[in-house]
Amino acid sequence: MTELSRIPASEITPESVYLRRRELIGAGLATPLLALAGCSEAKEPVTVNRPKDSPDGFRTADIQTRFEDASSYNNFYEFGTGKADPAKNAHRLRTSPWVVSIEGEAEITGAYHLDKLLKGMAVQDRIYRLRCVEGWSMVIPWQGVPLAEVLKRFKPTSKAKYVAFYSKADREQMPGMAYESIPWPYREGLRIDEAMHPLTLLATGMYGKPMPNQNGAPLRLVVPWKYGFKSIKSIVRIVFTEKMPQTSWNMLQPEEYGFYSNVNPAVDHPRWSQASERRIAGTESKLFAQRIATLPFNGYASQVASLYKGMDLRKWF
Ligand SMILES: Nc1nc2c(c(=O)[nH]1)N[C@H]1C(S)=C(S)[C@@H](COP(=O)(O)O)O[C@H]1N2
Ligand SMILES: [Mo]
Repeated sequence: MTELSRIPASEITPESVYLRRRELIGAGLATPLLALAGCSEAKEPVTVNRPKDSPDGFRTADIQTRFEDASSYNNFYEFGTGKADPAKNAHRLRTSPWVVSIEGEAEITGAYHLDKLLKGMAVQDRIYRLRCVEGWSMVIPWQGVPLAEVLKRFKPTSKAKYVAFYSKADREQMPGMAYESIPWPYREGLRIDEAMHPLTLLATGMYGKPMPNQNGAPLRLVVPWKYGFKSIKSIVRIVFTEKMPQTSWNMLQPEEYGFYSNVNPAVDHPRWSQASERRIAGTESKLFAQRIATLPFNGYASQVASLYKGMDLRKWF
């Protein structure tokens, strides 16, 4: 089963188009699943005159997504695969007490209460674009601490080449886990230099409020130059590893989701283009939001492109 096949088409295409498409599908004429991604009827992407981000990338001046949209249109499969499911179901998640286990190639390891893990760290404000591989994006003001500051406390050894992350997996609190939609626990990974990059944020809140459960309370990653699925929610385990860790989406569909998953308009998903995105921001409707051109590394190339020097990013997608 694929990510795309679980998006109700009614949610992403006008009803009439949707119904007509079903006729076509019935007649065996349907093109590509591509159509379901909302790409086929999409107008040419609008070239927007983009406002300038801060040089460090910590703040974008792009129009922000409304809190109501950012907290009601989510991907958090542990609470269901529909975009509205997490907001409906995530109140079942108990976020306190919260313990994070730090393991693997580091001098210091162990289980830590969240407040101890983050003790003495100043929470920073970041305004990041977040682009889902499905082709929509948001602009969200986050609060959190740089992941690097947390990781350094544990003194990773020279064998720590990667960092693996695991989400909470509790079937009693997470009704979406009744389905094997993706391999549980949800897992993700970064190369150590990606994990240590100043843009990589361990977020504890957004819009100046504690993180809503549906957005990954109490602790989630935000990696703004990668597709949204790398930004793993409700983290309970962080492991320093020597080998490249497994990631849930790659385990499910290796041809479609690679380990790196850098936003790249030049590398299409096998079933749809990645050249543009539907920007959910301001007061525009979610379903008919403006389609804008996608930028390499989601617009963070000047900060992160050097991490991938010499790598063929079509191979390492
Ligand atoms: N544990 C967990 N983390 C997850 C997901 C998930 O299903 N489970 N979905 C990912 C995907 S596909 C995206 S696009 C982002 C969405 O983050 P948001 O809902 O806060 O916008 O979360 C990512 N983190
Ligand atoms: Mo996503």
